Amino acid sequence: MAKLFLGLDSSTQSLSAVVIDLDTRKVVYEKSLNFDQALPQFKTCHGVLPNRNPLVKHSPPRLWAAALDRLFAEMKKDRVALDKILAISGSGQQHGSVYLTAAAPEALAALDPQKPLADNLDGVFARKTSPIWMDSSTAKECSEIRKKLGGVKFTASRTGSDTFERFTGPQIRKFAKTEPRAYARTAQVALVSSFLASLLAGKIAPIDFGDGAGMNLMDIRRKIWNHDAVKATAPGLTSRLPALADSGSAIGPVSPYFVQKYGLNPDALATVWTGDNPASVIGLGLIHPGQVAISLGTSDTFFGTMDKCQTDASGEGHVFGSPAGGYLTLICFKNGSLAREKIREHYKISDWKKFGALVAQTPPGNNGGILLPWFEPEIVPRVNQPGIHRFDLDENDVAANCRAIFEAQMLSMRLHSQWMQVAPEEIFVTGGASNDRALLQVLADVMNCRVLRIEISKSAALGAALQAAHGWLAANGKHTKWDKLVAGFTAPVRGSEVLPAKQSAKIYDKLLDKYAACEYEAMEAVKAVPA
Ligand code: XUL
Repeated sequence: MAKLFLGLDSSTQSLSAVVIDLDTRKVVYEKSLNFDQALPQFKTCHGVLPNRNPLVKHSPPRLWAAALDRLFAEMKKDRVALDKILAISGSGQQHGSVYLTAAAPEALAALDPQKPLADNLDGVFARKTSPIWMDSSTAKECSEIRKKLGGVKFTASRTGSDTFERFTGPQIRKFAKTEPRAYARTAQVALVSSFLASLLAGKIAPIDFGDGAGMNLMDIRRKIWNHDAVKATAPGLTSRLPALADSGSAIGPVSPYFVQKYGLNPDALATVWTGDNPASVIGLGLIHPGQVAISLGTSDTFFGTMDKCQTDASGEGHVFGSPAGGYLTLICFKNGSLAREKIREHYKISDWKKFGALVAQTPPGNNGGILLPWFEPEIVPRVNQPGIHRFDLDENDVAANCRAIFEAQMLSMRLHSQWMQVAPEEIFVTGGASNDRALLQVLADVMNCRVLRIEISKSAALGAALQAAHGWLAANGKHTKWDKLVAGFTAPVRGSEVLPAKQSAKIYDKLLDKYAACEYEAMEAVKAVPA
């Protein structure tokens, strides 16, 4: 019998499903449901409810339940062998929170297949909407919590990250302060991931160590709720938080709702979900410490894996628990492709091939020329004021400016990932710019390690399906090594390998100090250097 596992990913704009067959090591089914298009009655725009305050970004949790119902209906229509699914896991957009009343456990245990899933949830929500990761309305609460926890360094070393507006703790604090009556009605706070897992399991699901670390509430080293952080966040929060557990671990059999309505295997195991980034890390095959993935998209994101927990004293990077054990980090650089495109447009270069040819006209190290491309306020380093800064670089030298942006971005990644104290052994690249050989060569040289391209469209849902398989095997007494499990699902693109050139790597070792000094000078000029 085929060993099928279902992975779901509830992202900002869509819900996706991936079904894998563990024996043939193949993805046998993929589907995505766009929230705005499939469920227009919820009136979301790109998955988010319109709001007069641009800092406020909420989504309706009922929409996520309705999407789960619809996706199962689609899978049934598409004749997915739901009766053969052995376990289900999933991932959700990180940080978003769902507020449940005391009526939730009973309602979850008695989901009626005669009614739509969302209609089963009347009286279950203490708050109609969920603040999501795009919300940035909690600056005040961030500084209040950070102050109580002893500043940036201590907040990061205890919870894995400095306080951030989108993180769940500051969001809960704002809710408790501004809507005390609704907070009093809240019996349980769930994350997007644990809420959806609760629907599938028919009972309140635990939060895992990956998504739990995105709350500013979990002790990142001991993997338990941090008493001081919970106390600093909101009154009576301890009793409102669910248990913490390993992602992929068993919750119990799936709710009869899905068995009776869609023909899901009654013995299918519902397992603990995680956040979309931790799941993606698994989907990309990042299992061992020292493995790194970089997504070169609108913004550039650096994912790294660590054995031992290191936290970033400057508060720029995040540390989450990895579903494969150990830790992962996420560092987001806002001026990624966005900035690369701005430079290309500025110099009127028609395509990236020509851009790459210009890069090749100048030597690695660019004769010391440095460009800081902060077209948008930057997240890493934290710079609120946009600005383009040049050092020993003539603005009219087109080729040198082309090389300079590639070098600055890659040097910035190296500099701002040093706190991890893990030298990358190999780097997987994904995203729109990952087929740009000139950029990949600079990356390989700056990081002094080989770079390989990976093409996976639904890495989070794939990671979730692998997590379901891992959890099911463990529940059946077969503890399988993660590298054995992911093998075959996440192979790099053939011929995509880029190796570092020894001479260039030496040049970048030296240039890193100059780059750091330039960054400091530019930040000081715009008063972005922390006191
Ligand atoms: C991570 C973050 C986003 C969301 C997107 O900290 O906020 O990547 O997880 O879904």
